Amino acid sequence: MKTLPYRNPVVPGFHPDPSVCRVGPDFYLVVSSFEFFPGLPVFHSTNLVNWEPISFAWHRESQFDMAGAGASRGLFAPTIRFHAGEFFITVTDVSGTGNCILRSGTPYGPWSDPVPVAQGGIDPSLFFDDDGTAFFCTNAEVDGSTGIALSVINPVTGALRSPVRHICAGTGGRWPEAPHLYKFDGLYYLMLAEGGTEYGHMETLFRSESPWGPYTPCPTNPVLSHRDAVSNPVQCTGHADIVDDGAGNLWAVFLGVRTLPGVLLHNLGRETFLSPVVQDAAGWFSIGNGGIVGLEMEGPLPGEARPYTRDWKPSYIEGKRDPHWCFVRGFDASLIHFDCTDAAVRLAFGPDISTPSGLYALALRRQEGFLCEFSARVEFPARIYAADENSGKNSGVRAGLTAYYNDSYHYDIFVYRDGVCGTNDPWRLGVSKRIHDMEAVVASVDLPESLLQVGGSGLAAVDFRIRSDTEWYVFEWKAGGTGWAELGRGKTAGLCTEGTYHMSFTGVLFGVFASGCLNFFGSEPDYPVSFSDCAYTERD
Ligand code: 6LW
Repeated sequence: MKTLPYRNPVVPGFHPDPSVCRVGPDFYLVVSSFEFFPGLPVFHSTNLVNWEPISFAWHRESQFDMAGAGASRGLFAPTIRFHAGEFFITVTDVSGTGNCILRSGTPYGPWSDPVPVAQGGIDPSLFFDDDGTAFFCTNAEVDGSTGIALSVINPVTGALRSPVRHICAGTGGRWPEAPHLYKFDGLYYLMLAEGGTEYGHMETLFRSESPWGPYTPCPTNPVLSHRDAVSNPVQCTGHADIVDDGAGNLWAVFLGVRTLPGVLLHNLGRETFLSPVVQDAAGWFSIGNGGIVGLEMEGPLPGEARPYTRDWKPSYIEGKRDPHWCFVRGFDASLIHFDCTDAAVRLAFGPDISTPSGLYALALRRQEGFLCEFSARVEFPARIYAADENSGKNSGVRAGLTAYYNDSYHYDIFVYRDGVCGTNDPWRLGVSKRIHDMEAVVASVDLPESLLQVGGSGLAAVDFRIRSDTEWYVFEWKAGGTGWAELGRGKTAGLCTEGTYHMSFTGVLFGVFASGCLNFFGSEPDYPVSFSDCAYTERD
C-alpha cells in the first residue's frame, strides 16, 4: 500500500472528541459542539484527511433545550456507529437530557429526536457485537466504583436490557472516560482516555475475551499521550476512536491542541487529528510513533490528501445557510436573518453577547488557524434613531465583529452609540474586551460626520477586520475610501482555554453581532443591521 503524506489537524479549529465509522468506501465523523447550534456536526470523507460537513445531528432546536446551557455545557463527546442500515449517534446533553441516542437512515439526516438512556456518566458509545447485541458504554460510577460502565440496551428505544456493570477502572489516571469497545480477532478491546483532557491526557487500551471483562491492560500503555512530549507543537492528545479502512489498516482520530509558541496555552480549541495505528504480533496496538504524533504525517491513506481550503466566503447553495455558521444555544429567527439572494447576514439588535443565557443576534464561524483574518462590512441605521428624550430605550447599541471564546471572553470591534437617556450621543467606533467579569471599551474614535451624510436609506457603512496571529488579535476599520486603520488590539493569550474561569472545552470563533436597543422613528425595520462581504482567510 502506497504511503501518502498529509497534515494534521485534519479538522482544524474547535472540533473535539472525534468519533468515526466507515460504511464501504465512506467515512463519517462527528465531534462535540457544547452550547453551539446547529450541533454535533457530521462530516464525510473518502480519504480520512479531507472532511466535508454534511449534516448536524442537532439541527432542530426542539431536539435539545439549551436555553439555560452555560458556556462549555450542552452536548459532550458523541460517538457515531453504523449498524443494520442505520446510523446511531450517542451523546451526553449535560444541560438536560443526559445520555441519549439519535438515529438516521442516512448520515445526511434528518436525525431523530434523542431517546434517553438510563445510564449515568458521560461519553456514551455503542458497540454492536457480531450477533447484533448493542452494548452501551459510559464513564459512569457504579456502586462506588469509578471508571467504565457497560450495559446491554435496545439502541432504538434506549431501554436497558441488563444491569449497568462496572467493567474497568483504567490504569490509575484521573477521569477514565471516552470508552470505546471494538472486536478484533475474537477479542474485545476497550480503549479509553485518562488523565483529563488537558496536558496529562492519554489513551489507554485493555482487552478481554468477554465485553464484561476481566480486562487486561496493554503492556505498552498509554497507547497515545504527549504528556511528556514537551516540545511537540501538538499537546493534550487523547479521546480517540479507531476505524478500520477496509484495506487492512487501522486509523485513529483523536483530539489534540496546537499551543501558542513556547507556552502551554491554546486558543483554537481542541482539534481533530488523524494517525495510523500500529499493531504488534500479539494484536496490541499503539497510535502514531509509540504514542506520539505530529503535524506532518504519512500513512497508507485510502486516497490522496487534497490541500486544505483556507479561504471562506459564506455559500448559499440551494438557499441553504452556509454550514460554517453557528449560533449560541439556538437560532432566533427574530434576531438573525440570512438573505440567500445577496449572501448578507441581517440582524436585529439583540441582548448583550455577554449575557450568560438566552439567544443573541450573533452569527459565528470557527477560527481554524493561528494566522488568519475575518472581515465584513456593516451597514447600520445611522440616521433613523429617535432622539431619546425620555424612554431610555437607546442603550448601548453596538454592531460589529467579535473574536469570541464564550460569553465571558471576547474582544469586539463595533460602531456604537451610548444613547444615555436625555442625550443624543454621536456614533463612535470602539474596541471592547470582556475577560472574566471585566468589560471595558479600550479604544474609541468618533465616526467621521461625513460618513453619516447618507442618502434616503439612512444607512452608513463601515468595513471591519480582525487579524490574528499567535500574539495578538488586531482590530481594524475603514470607511469612505480610506485605508485600513488599527483601532485596538488584544492579546491572543486572553482568549485561551487555560485562562478561562471554569471547565472550558471550546475555542475561538469569529462573528458578526448587533446588541442593545435603538428607538426608531416610526416602525422598526425587521433587521436594521446588515453584514455583507463576510470572509475568513488564513495566511502562512
Ligand atoms: C469529554 C471528555 C473530554 O466529555 O472532554 O477530552 C469532555 N475529553 O471525554 C468534554 O469534551
